[in-house]
Amino acid sequence: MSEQDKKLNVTRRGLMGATATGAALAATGLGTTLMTAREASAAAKVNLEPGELDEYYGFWSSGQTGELRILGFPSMRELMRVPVFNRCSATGWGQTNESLKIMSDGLLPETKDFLAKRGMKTYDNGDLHHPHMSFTDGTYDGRYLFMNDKANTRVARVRCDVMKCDKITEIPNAKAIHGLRPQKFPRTGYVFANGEDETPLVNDGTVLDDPSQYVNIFTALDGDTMEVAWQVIVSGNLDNTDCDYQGKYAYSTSYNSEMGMNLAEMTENELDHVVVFNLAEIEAGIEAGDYQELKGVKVLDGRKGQNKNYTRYIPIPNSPHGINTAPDGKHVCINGKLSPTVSIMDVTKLDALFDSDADPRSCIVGEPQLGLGPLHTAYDGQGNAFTTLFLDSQIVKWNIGKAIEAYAGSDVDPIISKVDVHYQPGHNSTTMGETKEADGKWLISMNKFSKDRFLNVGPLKPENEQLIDISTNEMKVVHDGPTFAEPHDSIMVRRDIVNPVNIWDRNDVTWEDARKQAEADGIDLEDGAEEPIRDGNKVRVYMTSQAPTFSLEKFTVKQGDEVTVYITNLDDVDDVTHGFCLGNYGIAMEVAPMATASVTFTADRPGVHWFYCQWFCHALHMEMRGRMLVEPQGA
Ligand code: CUK
Ligand code: CUA
Repeated sequence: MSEQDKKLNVTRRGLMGATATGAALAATGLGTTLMTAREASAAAKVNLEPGELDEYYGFWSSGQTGELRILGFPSMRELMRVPVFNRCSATGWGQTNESLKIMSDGLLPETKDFLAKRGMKTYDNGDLHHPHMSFTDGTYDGRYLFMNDKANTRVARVRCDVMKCDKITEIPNAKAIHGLRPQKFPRTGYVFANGEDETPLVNDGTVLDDPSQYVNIFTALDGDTMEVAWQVIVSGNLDNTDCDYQGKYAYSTSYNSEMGMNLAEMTENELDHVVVFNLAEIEAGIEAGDYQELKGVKVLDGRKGQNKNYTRYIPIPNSPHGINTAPDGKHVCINGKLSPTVSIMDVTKLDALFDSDADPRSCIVGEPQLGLGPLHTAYDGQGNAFTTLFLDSQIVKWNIGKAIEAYAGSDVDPIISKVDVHYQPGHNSTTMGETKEADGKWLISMNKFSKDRFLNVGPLKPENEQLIDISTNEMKVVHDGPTFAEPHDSIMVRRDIVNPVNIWDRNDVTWEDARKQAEADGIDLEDGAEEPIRDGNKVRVYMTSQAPTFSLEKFTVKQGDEVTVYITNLDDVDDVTHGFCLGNYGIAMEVAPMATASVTFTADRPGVHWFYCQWFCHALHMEMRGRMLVEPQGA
């Protein structure tokens, strides 16, 4: 057992002690004292001692900020920001050659052309809603995190060993990837990604304002290669998605079954639907050649009325939003949004829908009325569900079994308790709650408005993420946490599942191109070069860094040269990251221990330009600098 684990164990014992005290007090009838004891115990769990480590990793989306965030739980301390779809000033993400390759390689040719005309290699923005970890056998496996970009129709992957994005794939044919989930069983496998906005299938301007010819697309990627495996055309739009624990089905909500183009049209129907995707049938359809190939992807037709076994449409009231599979591997909650209900779908009844002409609603086994604006549901692994009520500003805890009994006619009340949150929750998530290992300890309510909960910082307010102790029936808000624009979803993962490295492996694939170029130049990245390598007007500068020096105190280039600076950090010490910041050239990047990073720019400003290490690394960090001498043109 590590020192940290010992510490945590001690803490757990301390907590159990506190609970025991509470129980003893309750036995003596001192109810109010019990509350205090419980509050104190919850507070003790949240307020870690200095140096104490959290029990869970939280992986947070950041919406329109475009990055992934890592938090610790239950302290709710923000630990790291991982740039994904955004540009990052600190790390050079979106500027280094290594990151630009990751950000641009997976774009469609037409997008590359479109961006090149604007002098860009990739988009600068993204809208990241749904981060989810890869699964093996129904629980997280610590390999990857997958996430969507609603703004520019992409799916990204983050490697959990180094916590850096390594692949971004633009999804062809679809528009606005929103809902995203990895396959839970047998493993990921597929990553399912929903298109939210409907457009003509071939969106080249031939069809414009004729919504009858618009379609929506459901996409499955291969999580190992990040290539699109197949797509299915559906009726209605798609919002959120999830899949089963059996590896047979995926399913998506549609809030606009009407295919309406404005608010009135989109909310016209009392019933919208969930689309169920039959994975085996889809794979058989591909095998049988029942698809059209569009932009290199096999696209099957799963629209209503096609009489194909790829999809089924289950009517659901009204504009359903979140869809969440319970850890029991059987039930799926579909959150009604405009309807105060959550519809419970039984996945064991889905086979029948594909085998016969069964009523598509026959898989719905419960539909409790929970309150106004149900958006998302999380689980404790003990048969209970927690649903956010956006309009009521509450979380409702309810029992799935009782809701099913009530639907069958018994008069039991499935609602256990409600707690006020501040204000207007969207997603909520529980510790390990979207796996079969849901442990029922903590819930996060991700609230869209914070209003008066924090010091006023002007018209733009942070959001408010509230930590709720769900270890007893009476839910208790124990912490408010402000977040910048604009997390939607999160997962909380037991820390033993996530094991990042401290130092990069020199053989990492990230700087493969740099390694190849160095080899071609007859240079070892780990040695650097004493002089820049000139190749026409292309100049390559190979440097190493070791606190507190760069291997070159200066290098000389000519005005107009295209300069590539490669830095290899030889410090193989935890946390000794260096940086390279080139003053008045707008260049800055991170070089973590044993990593190589490179950046390419045109040396179009003559004169003396200092570069410096912008990551505080040593007592002589200020001295870690050097000069780029740019000879004026014609000199
Ligand atoms: S969506 Cu934002 S609150 Cu994009 Cu998961 Cu429901
Ligand atoms: Cu190296 Cu600061």
